[in-house]
Amino acid sequence: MTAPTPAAPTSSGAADADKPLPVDVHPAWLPPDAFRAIGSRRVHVHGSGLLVDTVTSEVARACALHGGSWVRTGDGVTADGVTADGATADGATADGVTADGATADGATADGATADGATTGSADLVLRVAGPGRGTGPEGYTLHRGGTATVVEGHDPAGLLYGFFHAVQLGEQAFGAHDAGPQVHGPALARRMLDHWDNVAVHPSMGQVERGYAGGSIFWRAGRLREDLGRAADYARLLAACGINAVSVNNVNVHRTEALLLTERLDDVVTLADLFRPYGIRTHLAVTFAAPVVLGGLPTADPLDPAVRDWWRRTTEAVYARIPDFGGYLVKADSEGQPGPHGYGRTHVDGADMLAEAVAPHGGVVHWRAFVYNHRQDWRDRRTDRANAAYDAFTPHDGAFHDAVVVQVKHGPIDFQPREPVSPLIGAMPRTRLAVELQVTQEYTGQQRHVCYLAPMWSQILRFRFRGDADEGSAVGRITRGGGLVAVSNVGDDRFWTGHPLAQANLYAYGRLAWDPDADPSALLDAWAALTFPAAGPDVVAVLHAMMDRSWLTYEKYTAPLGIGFMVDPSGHYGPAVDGYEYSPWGTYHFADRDGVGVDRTLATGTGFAGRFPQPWSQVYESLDTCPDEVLLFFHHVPYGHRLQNGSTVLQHIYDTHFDGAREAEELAARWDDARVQAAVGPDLHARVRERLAEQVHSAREWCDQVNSYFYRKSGVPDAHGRPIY
Ligand code: GCW
Repeated sequence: MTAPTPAAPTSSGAADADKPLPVDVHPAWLPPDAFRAIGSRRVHVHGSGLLVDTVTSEVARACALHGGSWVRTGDGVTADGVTADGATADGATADGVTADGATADGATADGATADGATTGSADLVLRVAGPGRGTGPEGYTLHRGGTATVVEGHDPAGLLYGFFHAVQLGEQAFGAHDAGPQVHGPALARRMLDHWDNVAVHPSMGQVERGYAGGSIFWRAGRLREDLGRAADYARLLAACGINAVSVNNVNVHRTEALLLTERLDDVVTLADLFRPYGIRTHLAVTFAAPVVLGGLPTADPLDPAVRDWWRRTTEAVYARIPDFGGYLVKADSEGQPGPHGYGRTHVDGADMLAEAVAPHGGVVHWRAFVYNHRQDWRDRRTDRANAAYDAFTPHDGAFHDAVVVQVKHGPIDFQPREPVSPLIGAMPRTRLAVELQVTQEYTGQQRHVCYLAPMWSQILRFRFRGDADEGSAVGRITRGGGLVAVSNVGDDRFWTGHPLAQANLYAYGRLAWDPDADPSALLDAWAALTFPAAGPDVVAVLHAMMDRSWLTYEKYTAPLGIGFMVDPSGHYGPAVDGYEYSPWGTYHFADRDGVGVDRTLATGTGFAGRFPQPWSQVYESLDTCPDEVLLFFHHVPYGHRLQNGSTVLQHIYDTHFDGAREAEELAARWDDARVQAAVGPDLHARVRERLAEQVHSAREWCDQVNSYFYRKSGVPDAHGRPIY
């Protein structure tokens, strides 16, 4: 799949619209068939600007594939690509278009006038209508009525998203009348993906830190890739699910990567040029030490005038080349990365210095709150990593520059399959916050296991800090200030994500960032309909049966009851129950012969439960009300403690692990279905089957190791006498 470089139809039409798809790269949710409904119709695009060019280019490509026709008007330009009458399939040619809004033969195409006032005989009208009609930035209206379906963008970006909405509707975009224009728009202004891609291959982390889908689509062995076709295709996929910001390098900024800000800025310019036509702004992770490592200054102290001046000048140079540059992403004073603490300064000092540099140009600084002591003494039970970000940032609420977005991981520890929501998110009402999710499956099966994460994210986004009655306290509302961010899961793998079903996570993430209240099951439907157009309801039902609850299956056979971190420390894949128990990383389960869990109560523990407002503080504090799924996150209990579900902690561990391992086997059995194979194709089918075999094997390993561990610690046998080792 190679995306066209959208070209203004004034001179060349969209002649480059349709390039053949390399057969070996899977088209993800934009296969040719997804464009059939639009591409087989008469389409009128009206408006001007780069993103309208993109829409035109997409329409031209769709019509070339499926035999429809299109016309573009606006800005004194008319172009057309009528294929039905035997004209060129790739849109208008240079000599078929004149600048005065008429086609060369003196007639307007397809009944449309140059000013776009009439819809003529088009089946689909895509136009920029401007503000009004209840839409906001990037929004659009969609109206199925009369003779045509009309998508009206608030702005060119709105038209682009409206177009992809129509793609997703397929045939449903046509025919049926609706009550009137439906208004659509993003709930969150910034919908971002962070790449942990290294430019140079890192000795232990490789080309992509926590990447499970091959190499980077941007970088290879120390350089920008020569073939950036995948990056261009990626931009298109992202626009089709609503993403509008991408950070192109790892937050752990090593030597080579640091150079992107200065001597290697050309590479960032090239990527920004690929993303821009799809409405995506490019961001860069920078090292706080840049004034020293790049600028040759003796210090990076944020209060030093020479340092501030260096950032101001350096940032000006970036904007001179990339006028729509999104801004900086910074991991400071975290896991060994440099930061303001090294100079006795605060996060506010550090973040504001950068904000002052980007703000005049319209940029932002994403300042990560993933700050904790990673050299903790495991003997010390009072220090709690869960408290760290909260304690470091809440004193600064209201103090940050407006251009600072504090980026908070969704949980207080680190992307575990189950954590409570980070209380920091609810405790910074006067600060712009972004919530960070992890699409790459570092702790959720590394794209070898099926683990559809949208249900988990949805639960997080719907979590209400002040209880059910207070809608405004929902994470999805709070994050409106700064947006949603997630670590991407793609690589140069030909299925993009290693496990083909992990594509659904990327798609659903984008859609949830657009609408945090979206239903994960409906998103799965939308993804499946686009990705597997040949799948009938029976096959879609199999996908639901495999994916809807796959996160819960994964949770069952891994660390129990919210305790987390029983993973192998070397790669975070597979079980190692005590792998982190005596380490400096602050992630312990404290299992002994009598019980397990971390006492994070206010009464007797680390006080973490008390960082939540009511009602949650009380709910988590009390053993009677603490939800089972996070019980061991908040409490250290005896193995015989009865859960709300009636089981003892130990029996629950045994039961869920046996169940989880069995469910993994069931997943594999469901996939082994001729109808599924026919709908998804043998190639993709084989890849998933191979991954499922590994999942079954790994789930069994998890089950047996976790169960045996607790049996050996407690001496209490399984009530059902199943094999434990
Ligand atoms: O989960 C941890 C990962 C690190 C990562 C870090 C972070 C980029 O294991 O690889 O570093 O989080 O979020 O900064």
